[in-house]
Amino acid sequence: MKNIDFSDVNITGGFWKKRQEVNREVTAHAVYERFRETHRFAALACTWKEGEPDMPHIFWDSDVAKWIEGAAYILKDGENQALTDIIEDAVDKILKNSDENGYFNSHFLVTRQNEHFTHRGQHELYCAGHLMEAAVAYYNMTGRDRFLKAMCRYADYIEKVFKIEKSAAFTTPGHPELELALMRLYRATGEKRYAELSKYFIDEHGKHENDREDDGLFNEYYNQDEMPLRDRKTAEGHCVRALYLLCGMADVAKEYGDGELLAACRRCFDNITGKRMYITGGVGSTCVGEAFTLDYDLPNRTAYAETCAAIALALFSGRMLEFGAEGRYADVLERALYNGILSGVSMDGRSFFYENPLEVDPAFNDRNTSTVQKEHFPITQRVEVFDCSCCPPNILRFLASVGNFLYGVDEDTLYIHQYMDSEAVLEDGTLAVRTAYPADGKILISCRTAKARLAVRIPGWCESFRLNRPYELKNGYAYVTLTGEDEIEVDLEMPVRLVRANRRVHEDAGRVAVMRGPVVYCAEGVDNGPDIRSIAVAGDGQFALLDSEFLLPALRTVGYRPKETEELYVKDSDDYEEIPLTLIPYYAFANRGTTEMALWLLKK
Ligand code: FUB
Ligand code: ZN
Repeated sequence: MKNIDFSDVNITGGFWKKRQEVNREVTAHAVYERFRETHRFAALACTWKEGEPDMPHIFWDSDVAKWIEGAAYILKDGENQALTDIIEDAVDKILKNSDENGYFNSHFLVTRQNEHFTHRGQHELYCAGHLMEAAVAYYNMTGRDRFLKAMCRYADYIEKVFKIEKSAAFTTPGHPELELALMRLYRATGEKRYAELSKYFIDEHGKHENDREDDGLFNEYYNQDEMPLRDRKTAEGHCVRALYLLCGMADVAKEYGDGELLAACRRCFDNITGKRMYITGGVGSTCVGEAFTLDYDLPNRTAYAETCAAIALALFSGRMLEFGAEGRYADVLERALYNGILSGVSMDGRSFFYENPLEVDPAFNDRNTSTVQKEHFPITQRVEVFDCSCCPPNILRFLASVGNFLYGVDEDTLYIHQYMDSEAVLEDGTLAVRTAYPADGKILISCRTAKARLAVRIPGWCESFRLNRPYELKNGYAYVTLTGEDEIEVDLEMPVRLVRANRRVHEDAGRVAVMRGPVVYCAEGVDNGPDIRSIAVAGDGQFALLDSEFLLPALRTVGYRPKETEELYVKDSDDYEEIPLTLIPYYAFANRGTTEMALWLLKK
C-alpha cells in the first residue's frame, strides 16, 4: 500500500481545517519571528566572527530547515509571497555559502572549518538531512530546483566522504535523520545512489568502534549504537533519534524488500507501543538523555514526552502502515496526533511545549531542596521559543502536511486511515469525506474510482459502529465492495469511556483515564480547584458534553473530593464531597494560565 501524498488531499472543514488555519496564519509567522530574533536565519549568511555574540549553534540549520519545509507545505494553500520571500532568501544564503564540495553547515563553516565530519555528536549529518527534506519539500511544492540541486551536491559529497573514501572520523550519523532524508531525496530525483547511501548507513549502524560517542557523556544506547539494527528487539536511547532511525529503517526495508529490517521495525514498534508509550502517544520517560527507560516505566509528572518524539512516532507509524493495512499502526498514529502532538502547541498557535507531562503541580517546579540545584520538572506554560527549539518548526511542518496520513491505495483497494473533512484527487477519480470527527463519529464518504474495494478503518477504541453497506472486517478495517460511484456512511459510536493502564504501570495503579474517541481528557485546577490528584471520578459516571473554547467538547461529570482537613492523617471514612468535575481535551491543557493538571484520575 502507498499513502496518498498530502499534495493530492485538501482538508476542507472541521477540526483540522481550523488547526491548519492557525498553523498557517499564526504558527508559521510566530516561529519565523522567534527564529529571526534569535539569529537563526541570519546565521545562514555565515558571517559570524570569533568574539561576537550569538555564535551559530550546531543545530540551528535544522530549525531553519524544518521551518522552510513547513512553509513550503503551506504554499499548497495558495500563493504566499511573504513565506516565499523568506524561503528564497534563506536558499540564497545556503547556496552562496555552500563550499566547493557542496558542504553547508552554518556552525562549522564559521567556527571549525577544519573539523568537518570529525565529531559524530555534533549534528552535521542531522542538519544535512533536514536541509535535504526542506529542499525536497520546496521542490515538490513549487518545482523550483536550485535548492534541491544544491542538496544533491551535498549528498554526493557525503557519499564520497563516508561511503567511497571513508575519510570521516566516524561511520554513521550520530543523530539519525539523514537516512530518511536520503530516501526522500531519492524519491524526488530518481537517483538510486541516495537510497543506496541510506541503506549503507542503516547497514553499518551499530557496528563500528569509531561510532562511539565522542564527548564521553553518553553510553552506546544514546545513539542506538549497541547492536546492528537488524538485531534490535527494543527501542532504546534518545527517543527522537531512535524513531527517526526507525523511519529510515522502514523506508529502506520497503525500498529493498528487506524482511529482516522490517522485522526489527515491527519488534521495536511493538515494544514502544505495547510497553513504553504514554496514553497520549508521547514517548520518553526521562529527561536524562531524553530517552526510553524500562518497560512500563511511565511517570506522569516528570514525563519527558518531547513533542518531536510524538511526531516521530506518528511518522514511523505512517510508514509501518504502508507495509499492509493493520489498524494498530493507524491507531497509534491517531493517538499521537490528537494528544501528544497537539499538546505541543497552544490553541492560539504561538507557543509550544517541548516536554508534554501528563500531570502538572506548579508547586513542584519551585520546591525547596537542600541544594541550589533543582530537580527537573517540565515547565508549566508553553513558551514561544526554546534554546533548543526543535519542536516548534516540527509541529509547523507536521500539521501543514497532516493530509499525508489520511488515505492509501494498492492495486484494488482504496484505504481510509484517518477521518478528516477532506477531498482527495485519486489517480482514477475522486474521494470526498464529510465529517465533524472527532467531535462525533459520523462519516459520509463519496468516491468515484475503478478500485474494487474501499477499506475504512474502524479504530481500536471503537466498540460499536454501523455501515450502510455489507462489509468484511479484517485487521481493523471494514472492507466494502465498490461499484464505481459510491456513497458510504460510517457511524463510529463514541461514548465517553474509562481506560486503565496495565497493572505493571505502577504510576497509574488505581487510576483511570477518560477518553472520548481518540481524545484523552484531563482535569485542570482552573476548572476544578486544588488537589486534582485527590479527586475521584464515578466508575459508572455519566458524562455530559459541554461547549468549550477548545474546538472539541469539554466533559462534565460528578467527582468526589476528600473533605478538607487540617490533619495530616485521618481515619479513613467515606467523607467525600461531591463536586462538578470538568474535563477538557488533554491537548488543550495549560491554555488558561499556570494551573494543576491531572490525566490519570482516581475511580470511586
Ligand atoms: O538534538 C537535536 C534535537 O534536540 C533532538 O532531536 C531533540 O530531542 C533535542 O535534543
Ligand atoms: Zn523537539
